[in-house]
Amino acid sequence: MPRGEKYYGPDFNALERQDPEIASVVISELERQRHDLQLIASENFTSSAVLATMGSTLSNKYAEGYPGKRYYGGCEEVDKVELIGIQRAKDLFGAEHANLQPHSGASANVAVYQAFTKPGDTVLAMSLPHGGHLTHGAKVNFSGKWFNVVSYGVRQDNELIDYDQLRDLALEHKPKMICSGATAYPSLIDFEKVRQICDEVGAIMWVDAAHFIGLVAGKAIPSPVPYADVVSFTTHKVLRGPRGGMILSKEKHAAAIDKAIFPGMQGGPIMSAVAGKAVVLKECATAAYQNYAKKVIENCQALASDLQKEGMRAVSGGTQTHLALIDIRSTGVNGKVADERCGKSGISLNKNSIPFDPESPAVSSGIRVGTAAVTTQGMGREEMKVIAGLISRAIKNGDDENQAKEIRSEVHQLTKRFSVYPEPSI
Ligand code: DSN
Repeated sequence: MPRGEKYYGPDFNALERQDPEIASVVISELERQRHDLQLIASENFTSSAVLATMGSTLSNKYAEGYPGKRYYGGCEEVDKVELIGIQRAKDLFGAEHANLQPHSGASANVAVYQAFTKPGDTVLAMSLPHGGHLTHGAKVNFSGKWFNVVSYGVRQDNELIDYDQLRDLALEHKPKMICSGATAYPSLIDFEKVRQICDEVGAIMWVDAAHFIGLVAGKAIPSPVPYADVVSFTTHKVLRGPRGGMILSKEKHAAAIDKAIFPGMQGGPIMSAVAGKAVVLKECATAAYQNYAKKVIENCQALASDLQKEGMRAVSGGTQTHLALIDIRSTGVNGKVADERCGKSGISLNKNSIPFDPESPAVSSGIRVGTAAVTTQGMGREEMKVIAGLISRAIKNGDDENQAKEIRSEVHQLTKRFSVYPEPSI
């Protein structure tokens, strides 16, 4: 770069010149995101402003520690960005403490375990087959290997969290910590009830809000922050920020949380991602974002209802959030095959276990759909109806390649009307 030339961030042309092989993948992925339907409930289209921070030179800076208490020199500028982000997080969520450094949701959860428990301690969390996350005690995960995780689930009759079972298990096992939050639970969680149970047994109340924190930020659903000791989440789902994690807590837990992240389990924070988190927290404080969060839920309710009209069943009767879990057994197709057929038709979604699923998780009887991304594109009620029809046709299509091509072309006609980049609507 010539001396004096202004340089703020990434130059895609330079990548194309230097490494056309990788550049071409970046372009094809952008085209895939633009042209196909993105219904994976944990994905979204972040703004160009957030992307700019992630590709910025902040990525070069080592900043182990926290603002004003770093282990490296030259942190004056990155200190500013982290302090702004922390303040924005506290303001947006009404939180007493915020840590923006977790590299991911799973890293944030490792830190929560480390802050409040010791290996071997008992933790109560949502069972994976009923919608919980790997870090909520799966046997293949550190949480299931190092902790005695007892699982609660949903009731068979209404597929809602069984709070009586949760309380009984809490009274029986006296867990150090109770986790609420899931990856495939379409209903709201009664945080007041969970708080009461935690108080009754003296447990830390941990909410893994990764999936729904964006709806909380947009004031579209109730917040766990006033009730919980600690709230962990990812920043790239409905929240629409950079890939990464964040933790909010009561002030009395601030030192334990900060120590658990650094030096407990991370070294240098990814300062470009921290800057991206600060940017998205500003976006989330706008009326436009609040409107977006409400629309995400309306769209998901419409999509779930339209899929029911196509003969499938929405678990728990529908959704109150950004995601719906669809029992597709009536189609005679399992989740794995449905996922593959939708993929061939240009529809990205994922197979998912439904509560009390007779199939293994690798096969499953359901699909999970989310409306965070299509709502960012500006789609609404009418488009949800079209999408439900396309999903239904793709699943019931058999393996007819021509039909799949036809559906894919209809998907492309739809997405063409709702541009993603240069700028999603924020
Ligand atoms: N993998 C995420 C999801 O898709 O729900 C959870 O971390």
